Amino acid sequence: EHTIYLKDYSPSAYTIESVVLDVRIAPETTRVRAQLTIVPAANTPRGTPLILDGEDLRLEDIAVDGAPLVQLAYAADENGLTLVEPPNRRFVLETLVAIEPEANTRLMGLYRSNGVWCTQCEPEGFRRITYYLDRPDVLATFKVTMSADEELAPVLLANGNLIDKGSLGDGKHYAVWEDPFPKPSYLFALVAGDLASISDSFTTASGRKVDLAIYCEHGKQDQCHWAMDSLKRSMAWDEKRFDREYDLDVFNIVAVSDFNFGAMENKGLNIFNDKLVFARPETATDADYENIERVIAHEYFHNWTGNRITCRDWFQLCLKEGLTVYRDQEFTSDERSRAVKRISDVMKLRSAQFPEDGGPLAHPARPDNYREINNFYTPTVYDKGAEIVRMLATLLGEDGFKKGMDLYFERHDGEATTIEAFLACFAEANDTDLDQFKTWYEQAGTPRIEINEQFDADAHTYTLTLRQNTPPTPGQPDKAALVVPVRFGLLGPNGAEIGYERVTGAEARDDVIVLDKPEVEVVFHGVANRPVPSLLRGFSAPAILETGLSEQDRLFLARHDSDAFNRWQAIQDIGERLVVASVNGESVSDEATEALTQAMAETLAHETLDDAFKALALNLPDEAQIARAIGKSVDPSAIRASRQSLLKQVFGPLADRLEAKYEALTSEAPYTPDAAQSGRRDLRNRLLSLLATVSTKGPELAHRQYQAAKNMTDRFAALAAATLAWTEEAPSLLAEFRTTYAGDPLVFDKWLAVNARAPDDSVVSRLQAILSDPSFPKNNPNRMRALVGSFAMANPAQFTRPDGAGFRFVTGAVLDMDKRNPQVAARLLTGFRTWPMLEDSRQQAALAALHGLRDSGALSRNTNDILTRILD
Ligand code: HT7
Ligand code: ZN
Repeated sequence: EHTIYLKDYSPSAYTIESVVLDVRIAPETTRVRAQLTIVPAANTPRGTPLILDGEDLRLEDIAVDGAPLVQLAYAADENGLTLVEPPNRRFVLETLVAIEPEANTRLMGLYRSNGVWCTQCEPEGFRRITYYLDRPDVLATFKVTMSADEELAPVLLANGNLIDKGSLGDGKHYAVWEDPFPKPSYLFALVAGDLASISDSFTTASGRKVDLAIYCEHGKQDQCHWAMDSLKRSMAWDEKRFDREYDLDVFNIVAVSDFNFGAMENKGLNIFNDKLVFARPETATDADYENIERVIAHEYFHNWTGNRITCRDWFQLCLKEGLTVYRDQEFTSDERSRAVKRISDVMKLRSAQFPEDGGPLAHPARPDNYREINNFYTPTVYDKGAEIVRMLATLLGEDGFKKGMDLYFERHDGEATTIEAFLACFAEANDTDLDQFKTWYEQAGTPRIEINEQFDADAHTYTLTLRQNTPPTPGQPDKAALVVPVRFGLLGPNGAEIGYERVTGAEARDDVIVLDKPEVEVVFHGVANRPVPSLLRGFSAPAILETGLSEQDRLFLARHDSDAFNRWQAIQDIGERLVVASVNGESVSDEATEALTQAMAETLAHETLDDAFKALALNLPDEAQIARAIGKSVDPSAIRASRQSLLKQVFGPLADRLEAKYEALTSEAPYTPDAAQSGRRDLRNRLLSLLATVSTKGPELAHRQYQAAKNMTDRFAALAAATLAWTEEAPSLLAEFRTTYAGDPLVFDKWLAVNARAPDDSVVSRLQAILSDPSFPKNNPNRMRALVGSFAMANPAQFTRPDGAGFRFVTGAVLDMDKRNPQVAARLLTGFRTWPMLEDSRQQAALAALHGLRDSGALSRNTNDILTRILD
């Protein structure tokens, strides 16, 4: 199929200055009249055809400057509309198309969710609404008139400011919205429906009063207040941290229940998956609250990084996404615990991005070709993209980074631009060169960093040698050296940082060594004793670090490192090595497990570490992390067995202490979602989950907590603890939960997801039964992701069963979903991205399922693209 290359980019031969839309919304057929003011580019030769994108549109009328077009002057097919010889001057093209939102199950363009008409246009959905130059470098102002039956759709919303509204008689009404900021079509949005709302306001630093509203289905208004609170805090934070103010008089958010993604940053009219809006203590967990806060912030921050400054083409997607993820990470770090946020983000990077980067779907943060852009909304573009921005901040320092951002906002406001232009701002503002740094955007794969150390007691020198190497990825056999900022500290015998006289060798700026060649050497002079090095502090680069440190050194870091990330990492590394050794059949000494038990006991009892940090530390790395550490011929069942048995060995001796702490953390305080209180619940629920596995009392504690819980965080944690340990009570708790929350689709998702993670051998047939129930809402992306996505991504031992039942369950669901919603189907299929790591019999079973899918008939371009790349 057709591949699009970055190197082929050229500006459009025509631009669109302004758009006037008239959208007549009605059940079954909606009609869209568009008046596009079109201008040929300065160098466009006379007679150059104008090719507009269009999909699933029925053309009913077409005119240029008011005169109907004759048959030979245009051609419409399934990809769009061509004007054979458009005027060689500014002109107005008017089209009338009919569309069918009710039949739109792809959830791209205009569709109907739960009775509400809404749109999703990024990346290429606007072409399903009207004929257009549907590319992000065509920026136009929009004026939108919408009309609908007043009873069906009392609420009519679009981008920008409301400038007129009124009645049309006949039960119909209209509203006119105008967005003064030129924008690409992917930021277009409209919503029409019978919606409730809550409202509030925010006054910007310069005194502009902004009306805020969140729209949702009737009866859910009381669940929108946390989202509103998060929005106001986001607006204040962007002013304080980045000097960015909001720029329209209104900011609206709409919650819808059928949505392909998390949320969408349409100018002045963000549309959200309702799971990222609704929260109340009885039905949402602490994690849900934090997610809502994060995504509300993310979409709001896009107003500057994405909307005011947008992408020239879709290859530049991480220009807005990587940067905006970085910004939302910083927001959460400032609002909550920076260390805990960093650890969670790195866990996510390792569990989602590393497998992508090390497998058949690897691609650079800025890809240079694609067949289907929808398949590039990936952890690499988003999360590695954010890591790259974070490295810039590390290398340039806080002030240098701020100067670069300021220049970027000033220079590119109102433009559609590129990664090169972004980097040039940082280079110029800091009078430095970022040419080599740019490789991070262009090269796929996770670099490995190897460390050697040498202490010379006579010369009082300590030498660190750092080597980097990035393994080949599809299409990129040879890798260049990256600029890797390695933040570090050297710990003396008492655990405090040591000083040194001077450094020679490679560049070391304050506490950062810049590893920018295949190998660099740094010599610290005036060092009296061998220090223990703490390297890649705060995870200063998205790399895999191999330090070669002894267990003794790791225990020392676990006890003393002032860098919370590396303290956590040291404990995880010790656990990882134990589990890996046990999976490999090496004997694990009692001494080794006892040392880890001791480190865990100290962490549990520590006076100053916060609860959320302890919750993250008091665990062994998950099964997927162990699989990555092993790297090849992976047997997920063996990993699970070894890990479960080590959990018992390491935490079993602490059972009494875990239980005592669990009881001590009980609280009667009314629920709040703040960091301190949720950290406390995190730790308590972590202890419960450990107890469910290692203590005979665990199952009963889980049962008791389930019944006594006053909020969803505690109830669901108890259900998950019981289910994941597959206690005797698990099936009855699952049944009870299902009945109790039967009316709430978002809680149903939690039930689906936890079912999908159950470790018992009947899990696949249970899931199959759930999915085959005729009442299962198979069109809803949230339901499908909760059931099928959670199974493929979070139940490695059952997904990769050697009999292939797990694989076939997923390919079957993908095939079925592909007919209705290819974007979601393709995403579910990415669960197969790590199949080459598996041991042979599982590889064969995976391949059989994938070949079955390939041979089963016409697949969408989305699913076919993923399948082809996974199998290549
Ligand atoms: N920029 C948004 C991406 C998005 C999206 C992409 C494809 C299909 C549907 C979609 N909905 C939203 C989300 C964001 O990163 O903020
Ligand atoms: Zn985004």
